[in-house]
Amino acid sequence: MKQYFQQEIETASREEILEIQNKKLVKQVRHVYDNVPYYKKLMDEKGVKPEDIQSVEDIRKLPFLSKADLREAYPYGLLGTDIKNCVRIHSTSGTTGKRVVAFYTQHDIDLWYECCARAIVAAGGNEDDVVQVCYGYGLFTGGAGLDGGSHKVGCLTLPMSSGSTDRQIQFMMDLNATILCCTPSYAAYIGETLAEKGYKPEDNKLKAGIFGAEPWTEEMRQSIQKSLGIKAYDIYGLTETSGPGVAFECCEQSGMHINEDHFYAEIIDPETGEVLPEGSKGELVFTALDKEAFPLLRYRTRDICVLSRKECSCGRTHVKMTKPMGRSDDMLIIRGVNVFPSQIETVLLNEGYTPNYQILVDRMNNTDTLDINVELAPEQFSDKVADIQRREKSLEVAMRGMLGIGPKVHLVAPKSIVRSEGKAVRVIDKRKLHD
Ligand code: DLL
Repeated sequence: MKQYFQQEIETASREEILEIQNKKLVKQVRHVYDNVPYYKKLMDEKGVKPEDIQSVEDIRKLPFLSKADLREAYPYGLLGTDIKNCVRIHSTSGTTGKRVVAFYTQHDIDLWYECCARAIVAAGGNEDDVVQVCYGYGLFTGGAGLDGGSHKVGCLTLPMSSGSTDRQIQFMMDLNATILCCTPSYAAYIGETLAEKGYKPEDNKLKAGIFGAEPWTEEMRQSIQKSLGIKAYDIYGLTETSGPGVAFECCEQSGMHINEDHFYAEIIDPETGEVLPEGSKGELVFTALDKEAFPLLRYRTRDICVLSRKECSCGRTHVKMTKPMGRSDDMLIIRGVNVFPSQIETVLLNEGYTPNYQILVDRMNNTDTLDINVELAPEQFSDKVADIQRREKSLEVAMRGMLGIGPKVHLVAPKSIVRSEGKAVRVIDKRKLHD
């Protein structure tokens, strides 16, 4: 069975990868300087010229780009080519401010789809597979990216888009889908719905799932693997860097290989911007090495993770990133303590609860409050108040151990928390309404 989509590059030696990166970076910096006045200005302000960049060692001399820059330059300010060379746009689902609009030439689309094809093959995909894509199609990159990757591999592609869960299940069962692509929260919902319809995990033909676009924990992976009877692989990416496929998991299921021939990754201290040594936890920064239309250099993702060059048993040599814990701006600061929603998910699943929860943050009498609504599975439901209260208390103790602060836990009835078909909305921070 095919193990790699592009073996030569996916297993290239460190020296070979560095050589490719150095060559591409020198060319890309020149391309951006000559074609993107917005970034040329940033470079001029920093006193950096394209000839100062001779290898990836020099990348630190370049200025960062942030989401604020993308907003300021909206819509065409970071375009690296004549608009007539572009064949596609995609956009973030941002709910506040201006959306990010990313442009693609045909070359950009091809390399993006190749990255997604690498992810599908790493999850065990080949031309015999039936790939059910239930990421949203449209401006969101999830549907188009996995669809394009699936075509490149030669799989039969079911372009379902998100939603209509009954229809998803009918197609999955009737057309023998073998690989499922969607957000992990939607995969959990599909698993739950299958069980409700009386299907057992072995009744479907699925063997793997490629899940991403939102943070999810190891515990969530175990829960999805069990409910669908599959291996669940993580996939990462963002609109600004093309979409899914910037990094993907292999059979080791322990972190995602970054497609280093296309994206140069750095980890920085989010406060100071200082580049941190390998193994440090910090903000992930990407430089697109060969994108033409939207060639972002040193783009700050705000995703917090760790990079590792530890040898991988799959044979791939590209650096691995850990699951992002969530964006630095998803981090909640509650009574001065940093809280990531993923920590709450870990406790819930470890304690045997469902992945259906909602985090409510508010401020009362100048003190932050943290409430967590946790849905009970039907078999956990009880109408004995004392029993529910005892379980709420015990969960509060477990949460305090993980978070360092004590939340108020409310166990709520089965099916009372809205399910997500795309990216789940886990946090409602009402403090923002008071500010
Ligand atoms: O979510 C692209 C994508 C689609 C990735 C399908 C994977 C699968 P955006 O909507 O621009 O693009 O959101 C990007 O989502 O900066 C992360 O904060 C988060 N994210 C994406 N993948 C993961 C993941 C798509 N595997 C933002 N784990 C990123 C955790 C993720 N967070």
